[in-house]
Amino acid sequence: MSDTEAAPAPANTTRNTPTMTPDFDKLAVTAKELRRDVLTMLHASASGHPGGSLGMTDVFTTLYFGGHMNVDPKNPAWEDRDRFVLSNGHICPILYAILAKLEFFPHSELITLRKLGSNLQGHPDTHFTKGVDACTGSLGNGVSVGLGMALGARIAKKDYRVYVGSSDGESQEGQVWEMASAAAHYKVDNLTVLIDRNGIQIDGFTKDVMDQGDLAAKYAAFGWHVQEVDGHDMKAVHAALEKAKTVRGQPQMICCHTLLGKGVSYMENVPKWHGVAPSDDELKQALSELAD
Ligand SMILES: Cc1ncc(C[n+]2csc(CCOP(=O)(O)OP(=O)(O)O)c2C)c(N)n1
Repeated sequence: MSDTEAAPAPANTTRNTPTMTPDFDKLAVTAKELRRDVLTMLHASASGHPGGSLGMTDVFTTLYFGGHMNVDPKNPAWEDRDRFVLSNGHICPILYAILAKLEFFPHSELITLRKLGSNLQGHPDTHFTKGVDACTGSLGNGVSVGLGMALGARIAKKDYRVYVGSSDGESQEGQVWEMASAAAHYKVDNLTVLIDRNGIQIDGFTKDVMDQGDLAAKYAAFGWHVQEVDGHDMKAVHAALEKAKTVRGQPQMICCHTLLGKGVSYMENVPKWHGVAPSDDELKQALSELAD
């Protein structure tokens, strides 16, 4: 037996404890605020990726503000914290907006996104940004980093959970499937992968570029526990995260069906908005659509 197989995950630990039901109205208000922040940051930097950031806002809002992520902004390197690896690192504007709201760093820093000397790089970097758990951006790598962290918890006899953000475009990377087979083999049940299944990637619709077929069925065939949710239904996302915590002996994948650019009428499901910042007029319209 290898080291990783020798020490089974601890049972009945805090990471298995059910989370209190969140106030979903409050979460919806937070999600709107985060979407406004994302657009304002991107406009200020005149570059970046709005589509996936807005599309995954409801999922990540539920994860961080729905009581699932056990983190401490005053102690970002706390050894027992839950980890979050954004493997589709280009959608970091939403992660930065969340970390600022949690006060890992001042909210005023958000508009320095992608500027020279900024702590907010174009892709997540642990060396610059408090609350970021892994350097990502090269698609395919972060999922494996997340698996390594989850196995690390087992070896260190820690009971933290690891959440990984991934996407359908990223699923075209072979490394994703090496991670998927290893995680199932080692029965890594403190690992939950959240896939942004918006059907769009950098060059257009995923079905035209390289069809990913039934991603949920593929992960299931690899031995994962799989759920499919509407990624804009925060109650459903919360329930799926809760369910994932109860799974033993299997990694979990939650396939989040989302709309690229969700919340901004002219961006929704339009591939161009994968990686273009809004102009002055476009920002104005977007913020008015997202007003409280
Ligand atoms: C290894 C690697 N190859 C290419 C890229 C360039 N790239 C950045 S985002 C992206 C598309 C990813 O697809 P997806 O995450 O589904 O896009 P979204 O849903 O955010 O529009 C690509 C190919 C990269 N970051 N890493």
